[in-house]
Amino acid sequence: MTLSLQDIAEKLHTAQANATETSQLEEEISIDSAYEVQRLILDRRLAQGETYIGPKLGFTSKAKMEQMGVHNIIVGFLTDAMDHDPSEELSLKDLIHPRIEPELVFELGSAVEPVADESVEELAERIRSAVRKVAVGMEVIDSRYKDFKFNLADVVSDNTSAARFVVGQYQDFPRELAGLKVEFLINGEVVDSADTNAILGDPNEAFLELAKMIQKYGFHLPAGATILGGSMTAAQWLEAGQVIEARVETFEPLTLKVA
Ligand code: 0L1
Repeated sequence: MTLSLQDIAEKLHTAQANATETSQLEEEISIDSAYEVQRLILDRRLAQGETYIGPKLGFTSKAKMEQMGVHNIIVGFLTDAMDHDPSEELSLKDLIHPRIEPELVFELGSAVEPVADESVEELAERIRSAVRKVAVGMEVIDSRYKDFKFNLADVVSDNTSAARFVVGQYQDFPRELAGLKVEFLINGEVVDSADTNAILGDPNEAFLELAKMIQKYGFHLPAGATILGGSMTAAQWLEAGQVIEARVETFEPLTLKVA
């Protein structure tokens, strides 16, 4: 059976809404078509009352690329329904097989719209200049595909596995972000460590990669947008009762309890 892009969007949206895994796509679709599927899912979620709050980068770290066997940066969308208050326990009830990973989160002051004939470097600099705050965050990813297995087009279509995110205490930006020590803990045990250069060799490169994807696929950056910079370590499975902690040097640690 060959599904249309609209059918694929419906299949993935239904899997997410019902917290039920679905089969990988039989259709071989291009990456451009996969971003079109993602946009159809966003339209669906906006129509049910969610608000778009910004883009998220994925596969910005070698650890993540190796973990998932994928070799390109990807971008997905965030909505207010994914924004979880870290002072509240995270319920796994509406999730399929969630994993969690530590990230840097940026908050924009003013909106950034691409301008005709602007170079990608100029757009990246405007994004960087519009960022007002940065925080430690954690992203909960929850592939809608069976066994969390996908190829690049599958994961882009599935909104890059985006499910929930939590944001710690914001600090003023600009500030030094390169080369900071990162520790990821579960129940007080360090399960992975890295440094912030795990993001593209220098986290400031995230603005350039985002600018490229905006010029190609048109992601929006409204005033106040939240931008997730991509994981700095491999992702860890979430289980009921865990206490997850992300520590990044010079930032307040961020803790999340799982119900
Ligand atoms: O931060 C990331 O690299 C997110 C990747 C999301 C895709 C996935 O691993 O399911």
